[in-house]
Amino acid sequence: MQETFRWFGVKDSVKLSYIKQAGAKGVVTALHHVANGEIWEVEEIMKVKNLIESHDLEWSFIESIPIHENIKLRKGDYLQRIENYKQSLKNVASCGIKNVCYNFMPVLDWTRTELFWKLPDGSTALRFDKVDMAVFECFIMERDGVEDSYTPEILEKAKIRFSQMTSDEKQALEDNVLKGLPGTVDDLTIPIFKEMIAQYDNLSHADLKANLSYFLNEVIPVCEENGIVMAIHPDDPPMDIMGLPRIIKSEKDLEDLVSFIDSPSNGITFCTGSLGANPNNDLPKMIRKFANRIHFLHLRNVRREADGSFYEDNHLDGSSDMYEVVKAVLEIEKERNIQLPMRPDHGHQMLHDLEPNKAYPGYTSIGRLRGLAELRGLALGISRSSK
Ligand code: DNO
Repeated sequence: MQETFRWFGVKDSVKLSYIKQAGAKGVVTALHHVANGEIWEVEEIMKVKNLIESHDLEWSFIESIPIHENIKLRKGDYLQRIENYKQSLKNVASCGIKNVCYNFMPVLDWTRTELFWKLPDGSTALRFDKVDMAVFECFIMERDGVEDSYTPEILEKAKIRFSQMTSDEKQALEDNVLKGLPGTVDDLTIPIFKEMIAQYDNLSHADLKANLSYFLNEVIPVCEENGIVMAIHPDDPPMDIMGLPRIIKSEKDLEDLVSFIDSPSNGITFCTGSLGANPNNDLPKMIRKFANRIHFLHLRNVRREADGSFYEDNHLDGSSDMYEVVKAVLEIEKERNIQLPMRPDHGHQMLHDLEPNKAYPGYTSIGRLRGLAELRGLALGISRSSK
């Protein structure tokens, strides 16, 4: 695996020099200042690339060139937005960057209800709590039809929890869901959010898959001409939320994805945290099955709970067997004779991360460094003992 670290640009308190010290070889980043749907200009791409290279690091993966909502909905100016996307792809390729991550989650990107959930050892973790999510949907945004999305038991628990929450806690939950997370495209308010999800009212899972297929059939030929691989990020969490369809959650969804257009450029970001939150996903099996389509790895380990909640555990703990995951990864790397870019995803806030230095939740220096170091040791152990 090629070790990489995500970096959110010059405003990130985790600096490129820290990434270098962590021993990573590559950086994963995006032009976060360019609005979604606009063209990434060569000059802007080169500024970031040069900065990364001045630290003797490589820009390994773009995460992400986001997909405009009109493309997901296939409405309005979507054709122009797809042309813009193609131009951005040509521009990044002309700068020598050939790896592009994206996702096709409607309205929201990744979603958590708690960003600083206290663990018994004093560090903090990201958490998705099903009851809190129900509180948000039932009582904060007051979504029509929410009763159909939860069991009566969860709805009852949500009612009780909401009645016990202070107004600060309610506000924090709203902020966590709508604007808390790094890498998400927009900060949303409840009225804007409601308008955005209303656009998906009549769009089924099959419709959204058809729109993804349409998009890929437009852009993958451009990728092929320019030597680019695209790598879709699975939905996080891997379930429908807020009544919105989510379409990249399971092995079957990935089968569909690869069938939309048969090209190595039509690939996958294998995120063991997102896919691992779905108890039906057998991660090592899926790694072997999609071996030739996996271009990028996000390694993290969630601890699943019975009601669908989960939190981000240490990289080698959690509900997925990271030993088996890394073993499968090393196997496919050997077969393909490549090193896949891997980033240790979502570290805890721990040690100096707990001081007010404002690293983004999940993107702390020491928490991720711990993850990277553990994964590095695991990979070394497996490869040395299997010779
Ligand atoms: C969360 C991330 C996501 C991911 C995007 C990819 O930590 O993995 O923000 O980057 O969904 O487009």
